[in-house]
Amino acid sequence: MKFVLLLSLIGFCWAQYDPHTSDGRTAIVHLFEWRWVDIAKECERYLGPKGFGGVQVSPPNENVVVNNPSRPWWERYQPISYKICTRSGNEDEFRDMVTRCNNVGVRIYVDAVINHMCGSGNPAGTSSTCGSYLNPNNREFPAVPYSAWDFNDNKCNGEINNYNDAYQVRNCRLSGLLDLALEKDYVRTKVADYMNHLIDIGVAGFRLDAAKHMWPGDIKAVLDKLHNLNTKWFSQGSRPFIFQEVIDLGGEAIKGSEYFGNGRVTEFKFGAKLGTVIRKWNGEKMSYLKNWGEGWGMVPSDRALVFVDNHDNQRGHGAGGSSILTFWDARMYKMAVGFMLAHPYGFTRVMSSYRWNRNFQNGKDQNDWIGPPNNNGVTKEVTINPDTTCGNDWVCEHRWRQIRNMVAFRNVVNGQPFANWWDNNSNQVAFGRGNRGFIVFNNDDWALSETLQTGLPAGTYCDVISGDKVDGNCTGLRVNVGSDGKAHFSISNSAEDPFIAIHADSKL
Ligand code: QV4
Ligand code: CA
Repeated sequence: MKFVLLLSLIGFCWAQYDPHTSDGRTAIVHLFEWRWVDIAKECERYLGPKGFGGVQVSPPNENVVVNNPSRPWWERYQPISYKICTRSGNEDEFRDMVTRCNNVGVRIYVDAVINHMCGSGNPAGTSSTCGSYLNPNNREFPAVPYSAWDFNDNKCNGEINNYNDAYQVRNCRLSGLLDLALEKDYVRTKVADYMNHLIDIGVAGFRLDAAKHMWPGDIKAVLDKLHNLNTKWFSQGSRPFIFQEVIDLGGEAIKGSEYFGNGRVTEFKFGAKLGTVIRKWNGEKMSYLKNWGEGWGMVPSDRALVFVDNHDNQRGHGAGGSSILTFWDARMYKMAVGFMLAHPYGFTRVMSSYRWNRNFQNGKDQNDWIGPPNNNGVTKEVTINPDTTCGNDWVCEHRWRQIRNMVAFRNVVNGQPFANWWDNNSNQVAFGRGNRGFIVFNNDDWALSETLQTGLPAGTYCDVISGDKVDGNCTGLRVNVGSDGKAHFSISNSAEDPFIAIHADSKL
């Protein structure tokens, strides 16, 4: 009996739902389109010291080079081979990054594009990031190698038109992308070899791109072929962390729950609904967030990978729609990310973006394709300004004080229960996490002035939204918690950031 219990505990902790972060780190960051050399440096100089658990990296395998439009970000979702060779860097640079990040306690998660190869319309030739030959028309990808047998043309040789038909969604082409026949052991083996190569290098897990477009059983067959994680950094028997990109906002044939057996799923309702609430659209109010999470129709917390925005829906691709908050709406965005990081629901991912020139025509951004900051297609370095923000048009939301400090907050309150909820029936809300942290929001059009139960021990705390605790002093607001756990909060509705957060480590 005891043995069975122990086994099931091990099963949970070592299994595909566990991100395998080090020392109770609770959030990862998507460094979208960053080069491996910059990520290695960022792990050492920032992510490690600030308590980030890991990095989701852009697809590391060879992709098609698209010149019209000029080098869009989305060319990286059109694989040509499984060579580690992209504009983010080569295999040596990738290995160096994984080693250096792991050594400072920061994990690497790879965006694995395994549902398809490139679009059917790309010309034959060597327009690829490593110069490998491709002939999409003949289904030839000799650098893998794949040939006509390895694609789903015999099941479907056209587009997905109907998302109410699971067969189409999984066997037809997503945006013209040549759909792999993942029921074939040969294809499964090629994909697993690629993923095992990365596991052996030391990555901690994978985002499975377009998982909705793959049969859950085919994914499972691939996962069953994967190695355990590298014991240089992970305990013996650790399974790769898996989170599957399944966009399920309801109303389609395919449900996120069909994928729970394989790992976590991306919960797209999270960002779509939180954006609606913070924008106060459709009569939504922050007070309704009292039962946020499963109570809002989302997947179980231990199956959810959550985020406010991602690389698709921050520019109108993927799902979520106009309610999605991004760095372009900085004030509301910080509140949303703050709420996500304070709330116990799900495993959290922070977005880190680059700026591009938006050009809206009839509500659609004509420049939604623009790739990372570059010189003639060569991705620019992520430079760091004296004030610790990033240069060269890298936004680095993860370095914004409010966001960086809320990642630390989440680590400090890890495992603590959701507690001491308060609201004014409108858009002023507060809640704590056990006796370790407390956060207050004012998203109403009038001031907040309230004495609230924080659950924290008596003392003076530094608000980590308006400032930092530095050498025992506070550069922002101070909050005095009495011996009864209560504190008075005042938040003007015109404050630069209309929220306050305090936690055990911000005590002065
Ligand atoms: C064009 C035509 C097609 C035609 C095809 C012929 O539009 O009608 O059949 O040529 O070759 C790009 C272009 C698209 C082009 C296609 C193929 O935008 O116009 O088709 O390439 O050349 C990203 C982008 C896509 C992009 C794709 C590949 O968002 O625009 O397509 O990369 O470069 C659904 C899915 C979900 C998906 C989401 C975007 O359920 O899985 O759409 N999200 C993931 C990634 C996303 C990525 C893909 C999946 C595909 O997060 O970034 O798409 O890997 O909701
Ligand atoms: Ca498919």
